This record gives sequence, structure tokens and C-alpha cells, in this order.
Amino acid sequence: MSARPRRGPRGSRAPPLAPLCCFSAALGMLWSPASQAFNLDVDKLTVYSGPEGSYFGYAVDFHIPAARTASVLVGAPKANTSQPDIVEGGAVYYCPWPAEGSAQCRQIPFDNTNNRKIRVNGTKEPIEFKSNQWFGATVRAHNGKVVACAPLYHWRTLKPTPEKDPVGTCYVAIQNFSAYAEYSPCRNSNADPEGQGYCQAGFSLDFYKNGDLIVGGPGSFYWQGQVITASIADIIANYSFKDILRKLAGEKQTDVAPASYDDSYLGYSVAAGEFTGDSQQELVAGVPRGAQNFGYVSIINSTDMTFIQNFTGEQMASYFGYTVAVSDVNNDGMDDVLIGAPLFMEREFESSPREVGQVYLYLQESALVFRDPQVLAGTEVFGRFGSAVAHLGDLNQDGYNDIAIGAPFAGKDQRGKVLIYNGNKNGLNTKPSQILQGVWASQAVPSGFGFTLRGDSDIDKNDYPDLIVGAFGTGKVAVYRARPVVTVGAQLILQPVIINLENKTCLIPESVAPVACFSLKVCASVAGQNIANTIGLTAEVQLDTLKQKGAIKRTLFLDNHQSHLVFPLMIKGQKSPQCQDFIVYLRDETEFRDKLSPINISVNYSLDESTFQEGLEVKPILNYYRDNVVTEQAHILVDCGEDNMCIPDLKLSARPDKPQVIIGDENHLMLIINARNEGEGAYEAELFVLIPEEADYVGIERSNKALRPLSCEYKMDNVTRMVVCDLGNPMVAGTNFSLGLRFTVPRLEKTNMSINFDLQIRSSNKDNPDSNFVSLQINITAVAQVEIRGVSHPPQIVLPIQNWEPEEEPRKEEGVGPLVEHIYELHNIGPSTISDTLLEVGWPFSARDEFLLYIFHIQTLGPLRCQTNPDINPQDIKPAAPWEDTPELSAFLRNSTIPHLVRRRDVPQLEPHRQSPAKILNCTNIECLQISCAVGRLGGGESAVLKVRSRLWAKTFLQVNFKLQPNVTEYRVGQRCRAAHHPTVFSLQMQ
Ligand SMILES: [Ca+2]
Ligand SMILES: [Ca+2]
Ligand SMILES: [Ca+2]
Ligand SMILES: [Ca+2]
Repeated sequence: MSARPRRGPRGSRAPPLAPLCCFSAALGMLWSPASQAFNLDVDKLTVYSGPEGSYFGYAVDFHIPAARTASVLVGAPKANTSQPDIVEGGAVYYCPWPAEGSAQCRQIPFDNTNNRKIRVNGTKEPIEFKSNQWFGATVRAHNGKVVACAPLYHWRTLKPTPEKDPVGTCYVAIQNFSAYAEYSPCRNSNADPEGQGYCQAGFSLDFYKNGDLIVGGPGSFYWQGQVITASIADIIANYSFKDILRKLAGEKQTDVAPASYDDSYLGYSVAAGEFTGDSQQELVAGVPRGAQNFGYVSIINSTDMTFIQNFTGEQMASYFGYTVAVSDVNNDGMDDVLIGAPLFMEREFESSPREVGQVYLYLQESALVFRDPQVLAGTEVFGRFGSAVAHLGDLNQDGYNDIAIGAPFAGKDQRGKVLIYNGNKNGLNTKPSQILQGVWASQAVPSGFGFTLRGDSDIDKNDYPDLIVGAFGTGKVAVYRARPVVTVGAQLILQPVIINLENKTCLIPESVAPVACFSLKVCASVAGQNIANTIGLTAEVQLDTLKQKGAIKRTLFLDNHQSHLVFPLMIKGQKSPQCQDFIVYLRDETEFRDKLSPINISVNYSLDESTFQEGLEVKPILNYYRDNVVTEQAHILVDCGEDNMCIPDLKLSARPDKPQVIIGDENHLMLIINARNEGEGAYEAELFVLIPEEADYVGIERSNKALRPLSCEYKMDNVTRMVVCDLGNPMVAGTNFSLGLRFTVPRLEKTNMSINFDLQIRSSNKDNPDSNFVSLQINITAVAQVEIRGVSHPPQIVLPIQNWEPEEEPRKEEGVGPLVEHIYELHNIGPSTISDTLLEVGWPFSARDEFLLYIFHIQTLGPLRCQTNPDINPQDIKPAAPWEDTPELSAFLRNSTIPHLVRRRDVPQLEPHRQSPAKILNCTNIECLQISCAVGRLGGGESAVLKVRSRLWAKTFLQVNFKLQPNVTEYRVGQRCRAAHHPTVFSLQMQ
């Protein structure tokens, strides 16, 4: 073995081929899903079985060579074959559909031969080793062509000393299994681990849509791995049984990479999709141990095999890229990428991480631009959610492709599960519409139901694609067929809706007393892909459903005197509704008291199973995403005066609880609304409040006794957002109450002067149904509290300074005097943003033609633009090189919240000389230099900082023998002001 010790021979590491090892200690059922079943049929399953221990079901595919024929291909990589002297060479089975009795599946004779031999030094020895080669570990069919591979196929290599390199090999079958060819792309002179000797070609397998083959070889180049593509026609044309080292002209492959890419397993999974905005598909390949074991998936240019773009995993050793699938789940015409990371751990950094697995969906927004992934997380520890991800096609024919995800070790006894996720315009529904449960327990290895999935082919020609699930641990394969989806549009029409008890126009059979009544029409239409011409529904109508069991139902069917009725509804053809009419009457007024609460009438419907034909076909199913109950309400006319004409007079007024809202504030705002009915009863009276885009609805006020806590609902109608409150049904005459609706107004930045709430009460009465319209305008104000803070460094200076004399005519900054730095911070406490503010600082510059504090440099932070009058440094003295700020100063500059009074503790306080009170210099008695700074937009909580570097003109003070104590921390700071939309002038002066 030529492998260097570090790399080790193939057998000394966990082979990537073996199914990720099995955990017998699952932590039990952590998940009890509401088990729906949409829309795969779980009754008319086709189950194929293979020899025990053969791993039958490790790979599966549909084989649909022509429109009228369909079958299932099943790989059984540990099956024994008729090949002489080969042990567990592996096989691919052809399983006809529909299944034919007991002899269901038969081996496809891809290769009947023993190991080929060569003559070495006069003796014949095998040049290849087909025992335990895992033929059938991958199987793929495309338009009648079938490819299956044996990734652990070894060959001897051409070296003088025999070696066994697991190069892997594949076989192609065409023309209804009449012609076969072998394709072993890594069986070449580039042997050994550093070459392609450990390639394991065919570990993963797929087709481009043009029929070209994609072969993954994750072991090449010290397990860097590679992907190889070739055309089937070339493989066939080039094939020769004897010529074992043929090189394919049109073959393409990814190249060897630097050693840092070793052990990353490129080609562990492969798929094809269109991601560059043209029509030529790209290759997608999983690299689950790449990127320091975070795993990634590459999009690879199919023309030159260069790497275009990567998706990278988020957790080490999560095996991101273990599987990859391409589908367009949001039906925008652009392929999306799904990536499984079956070892992903939840709560990775907590004490009890849970290995649940995860699948990532990357929606393509435009060429090579993807949205942040939607994550579908597994729920069962060690369930290996995401071991398989399959594009299903549009399983329910709603226009969006659907996805199946396998969790092969989940569920009871690790029997495995498959979760179906329906696509929608935003991606995938986060809740599965169906969870298929593995039913086979297994002893030695988990049954692995869901380890292998294949969809997107219609095996029974019912226009709905079907799903194959492999369970290699028990040697079983199940074909789940999709049920046709029937979408029912149902309607209840009541006439009239408001019933006058005195208007007795119906006669009950065998009775002379007339009764009040109304007509009830039940209508339904059906729609669906390839559904029967006549669909039988069973409809059940319930009257007065709000009255609980035992309570008097106020309405009954005229026909049967019951409050409910079950009847068949046969619907012929699609789209046009079929209706059935009923008469419903009210009991005599003396039999019930409640005339106020509405009479709720509902119809629910189901498919009439008795109309289904018995046979092979799967039964249709109602659309899971439609409610199969429709409800309407009728009302008893009350409170309408002598004439029984109900004319309400609805009055509405509203006011806000504060006169204005403030930009930048949290702005809790309550509308206090008064609703009155000064006329007769108003039916289904509702208050509508349209919410301006700046505001959000919070809820109804409940703590204030004067305000009624009505039931209100937030609704959205297209882009219009509103609150709808139930004011009573009827809202009786004389009603007068107030309610409070709470809002926040967080989005005021772009609004000018005011925001508007529009309000109205509406009822279902015929006459005068609505109230006055109220448009409530609330003014917007900007209010900001601004403070100025400052610090001087040092806080005081004592002259003379030991061993230092000022220069007579200083040429350099250091010759002027001690450094005095001031920092002013303009801090906008908020809440509103301020702008167009002016910060002015009067700086004690000179007195009697002598300089006092001589400025060398002005520095700003934040939105400040400053100028001075007169100019600074009029003597043109050479400034010192700018030095680093002291830690305190830089902290102050960076973060204004560091209390600058700290400086007092840092500096020894000198006892002021009481006997000679210092003269205070300020802009009233000396010449000041004006620093004027225009302050730009300053949000609430933000600061602008002005930093002035000056020197005390020491000569001035020494000449007059003057002792200055500029205790600068005492200058007037903290001026407060309110800034509005007009400029505000701050003035700051030194004392
Ligand atoms: Ca492309
Ligand atoms: Ca898409
Ligand atoms: Ca769908
Ligand atoms: Ca089907």
C-alpha cells in the first residue's frame, strides 16, 4: 500500500459509504404530530420486498421508458447474484407496476460475469474484485436509460505488485435492458489515494435534464472527492468489455485541489439545476466534510467544471451536504436548492444538545442570488431528519412543487418517517401536510424507512406524481401514490337574512297554523386535476349551531322538523355550482325567548365514499388547505317598531387621548370612540377603524370601567389594515357607549404633519345602515431634549510650571504653554431626531491684545461642521504632531456615557488661594473666538462631539503674575432646550 501513514488505507477510516451509523438509543417520541394525510394514499400501498440482508431499497427510482409503461427500480447492494464466485456483488431489481403476484421483482442482468483476469508472469490473476462491491448503492433512470453503480468496486491497478483500489464502477442499460455498458471513470493510471484510486465513483448519481450523467466520487485525491460528467451516448459508443482502461473523450471532471481540501468528500451528493439565468444546467455537489467540517454545497459550471458558488453549513459535523435536491418550490420559474444536514444539533452549546437534523431551503431570487435559507428542523433526536430530500413534483396539483424529507431513524422503534412539505409562493409550508410512518421494525439495523426517497414521476398515470420510499434495513420498498385533490367551493345562501317573526308565510304539512320561514340554498362546485366527471359530496347542514346540545333550536327544516339534515350532492362537471333548496322555519315565538342572538347555519361537506369505484385507483381527497365548513347567519327582526322596518340611526365620534404624537417616541395612543344608535336596531353592527400605515393596533382598553371591552379583531384586506369591533347584533335602539382602542405609532419619520384614522359603523340593515364617517386627524410633533456636556483636560493648571519658561515668540506649539483640551458633547436625549441645529462656543481667546487660550486644532465627531471667527492659530505656530488621546478622552469620544466627572478623581485637587479671588474671564469682559458648528441630523440617543485642542498662552498669565484656576468642569453645561423643526441656537460660554 503506497498510502502515507497519515492518510491511512481506505479500510482504516469510517467509510463514507456506509449509512451513517445507527443509534439504538433513540430518546423516545418527542413529537406527536397531528397526523394528517394529504395527499398520498396510505391504504393502496404497493410494497416490494427483497432478499433478507440484501439492503433491498438502498436506492430506488422510477423507470418510465414510455408513456404507457412504468416500473420501479430497486438497488440491493448486498444482494447475491448469479455472477460466478462473486459474494454479495449487489444487484438492481426491476419491479413491475402494478405488482404481479409474489414474483414481483427480478434482478436486472447488468453484469453476469466473474472478475476479469489478466496474465501476470504466466499466471492469471483477477484485475478486478466484484465481491462486496455495493452494486446498486445508486440507481438512476432517465428516459429509459438506467444507470447503477458499485462504489466499492475494487481493481488491481497496473502496478507490478497487486493492489486493490476502490475506484468504483457503473453500468448503463439502454433500449429496454437489451444493451449494457460499463463506465468506470476512475479506473485509470492515476491510482492510489493521492490520485483517483479511492474515488468510489458512483457513490452519488444523477442526470442533467439533457440526459448526461453526473457521477460523484467522494474518495478521489485523498478524499477531496470529485464529480465527473459524461454523456450516455459516449459511454455506450466507447464501451469494450475487454478494454478495461478506456478514456472517454467527452468526459469532464473536477480537478485535484490543494491539500487543505483533503477529507472533504466532494461528490457525496449530486444534483443538477439552473442557477445562472441561461438554459444550461449547473451541477450541484455536496461537500459534507469541507469547510473545516462545516460542510458546504457547490454550484459547479457544467461546461468547464469550475466552482461558481457555495452554500456553507452552520455547524461543524452536521453533515451539511449529505444530500442535496433541486426543485422550484415557489413556482417562480427559478430552481431552488435544498440541502440536508442530518446530524445537525439543536442547542449545540447547551448542556443537552439534541441531534435532530435540519434541512435548508435556498430560494433563488435571480441568477446566483439566493434568499437566506428557510430552515426545516427535525424534531426527533437521532431521527436523522434530512438524510434524504426529494423533489416530488407538484404532488397536490396546486401549482407549487412539493418536497419529501426522510427521517429514517425517527419514530417508534426507529422505524423511520417521511415528511411531506407543500410548496407555496414563499417557500415551503413549515408544517408537513403528511407524515408517512414506517411500519416495519427491524432487528440488526434500523429499517431505514425514508433513507431513500424518489418522487416526481406518475406511476399510475392519474396526473399526480407519486413517491417511492426505501427501507433497506428490512429490504422493503413502498410506492405511495398521490390521491387526486378535489377542491370544493361551497356556499350557503339565506333569503331573507333578517326574519320577521310576524311574517308567517309558510305552512307546515298537516298543520293549519302558518310559520315564519326563510329559504336556504346550499351550493357547491368542484375543481381539481383529473378528477371524475361526477363527484359525490355528502353535505350536512346544521341549524342554529350556536345553541348547545339540549337547548331549543329555534329553526327547523320544513321537511323533517329536524335541526340538521344530511343529503347527497352530486356535482357534474367542474366550475359550475350545483344547488339544493330548503325551507327553514322558526318555531312559534312562545317556544323560545332568545330573539337577539343570531341563528348560525353551517354546512360541512365530505366526499361521498360510496361513489368511488373500487379498483386499483387511489381515491380522491378533499383539499386539505380548504375549510370544509361554511357558515352563515340569519337574524330575528326585533326592535324595529310597529312597521317592522328597522331603520337605525348610528352616530359615531372619536377623539385621541393625547393631542399629538411625537416623532421618535414610543407613542402609545388610545382612540376613545363613542358609538350610539339613536334609531332602531342595527343588525351585525360593526365598527371599522382603518389604521394609518404609521400605526399598529395593540388592543382594546380593558382597565377603564367607562370604556367597554368589546370584541375587536385586527384584519387585513389587501394592503388595508383595520380593526373591526362587534357592536352588537342587533345593536339595539338607544345604545350609547364608548370604547378605547390602543395603538402605537412607531413609523413617523417620513410623515409630514398628521396621521389619519378613518372610522365608521356599518350594519346589515337595508335602510340607513351606516353611521357618519369620522376621519380623525392627529398631529405630529417633533420634540427633542438636548443637553450639552463638557470636559476639560486638565481641569486646572497651576503656574508657573517648574523648569519651564514660555518662549518669547513661540515657534512651536510646545513653547506656548500647557495643553488645555476641551470636549463638548451635544447629546440628543430624544425622542425626536433633531437637525439644522447650531452649536456655538464662545472661546476666551484674548484680552487686551494678549492671548489667553490659543487654539491649535478643532476636531469633530458625528454630524458637525465647524468654523471659527477669527481663524485659529493666527500666529501660524507649528502645531505639535497629533498625539493619541488619553484613554479617558478616547472613551469619552467613543462613548459619551462614561461619566466625565471621573476626571476629578484622576487629578489631584489643588486648594484654591482664597486670599486673592481669581478674576473670572468670560465673553462679556474679554474677546472671544466664536466656534460655530452646524449640527446635521442627530437621532434620539445620538451625540455630536467637538474637541478643541488649545494651549494656555502662559506668557500672558506669567506677565501679570496672574493665577488662573479655570475649573472648567464648572462651566455652564446641561442647557436644556426643545428643538422643533426650526433651527435652534445653542450658546455656550466659558466662565
Ligand atoms: Ca446555467
Ligand atoms: Ca423557485
Ligand atoms: Ca404542490
Ligand atoms: Ca400518480
